[in-house]
Amino acid sequence: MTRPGPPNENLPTVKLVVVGDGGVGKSALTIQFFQKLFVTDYDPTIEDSYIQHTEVDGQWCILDVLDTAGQEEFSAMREQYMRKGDGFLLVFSVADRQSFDNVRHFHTQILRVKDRDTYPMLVVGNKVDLVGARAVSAEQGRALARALHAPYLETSAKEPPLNVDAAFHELVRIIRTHPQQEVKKPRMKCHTCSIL
Ligand SMILES: Nc1nc2c(ncn2[C@@H]2O[C@H](COP(=O)(O)OP(=O)(O)OP(=O)(O)O)[C@@H](O)[C@H]2O)c(=O)[nH]1
Ligand SMILES: [Mg+2]
Repeated sequence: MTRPGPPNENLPTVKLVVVGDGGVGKSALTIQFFQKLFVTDYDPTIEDSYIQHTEVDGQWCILDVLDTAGQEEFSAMREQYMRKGDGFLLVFSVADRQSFDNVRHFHTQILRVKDRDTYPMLVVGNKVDLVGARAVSAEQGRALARALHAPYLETSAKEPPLNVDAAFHELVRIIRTHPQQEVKKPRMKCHTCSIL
């Protein structure tokens, strides 16, 4: 059976942002998802953007993915791209403990920039093919995700890829089901200007 292509009417655009420490595999995951190939070289990203029509659970959308810089020297750009995202892949490498610990910092910064208590996010433990080099167990990954109220997936961008499409598709699902108008954190009332 041939599958129908994307419909021509205006499709919703879903903006995903891939964040995490340098070298954890953000670009490798993104390129594996869009181009179905594994990049073995490490070429630190400044910022790359990818767009394609994607079908998730029978619904088409325009998927606009921003692959960001993990290297500390580019961290000044973070707030700007965090403002744009509809959802975030919080990526760490299961072979790099520091990258796991830093997931919390990305999570905190996103909630602060968005001024929300919750936001669509998926915690991703990448490089699970490096079995002997594991520094973070699946249970530790799950526990962190639970604490951040986000789902958890383990991936490998290397051939044969594991859970790469699943990670991007799952984040689209999370965005679709996340309430748009959620209640914000209670703020102090300003008595002089009566603004909440
Ligand atoms: N074995 C293995 N290596 C991976 C995997 N994902 C990425 N790599 C390798 O890890 C290195 C860094 O990957 P990148 O995707 O460039 O890392 P990044 O997170 O984009 O790094 P920045 O752009 O600096 O933030 C490269 O040599 C990749 O080939 C994976 O799932 N398994
Ligand atoms: Mg990169």
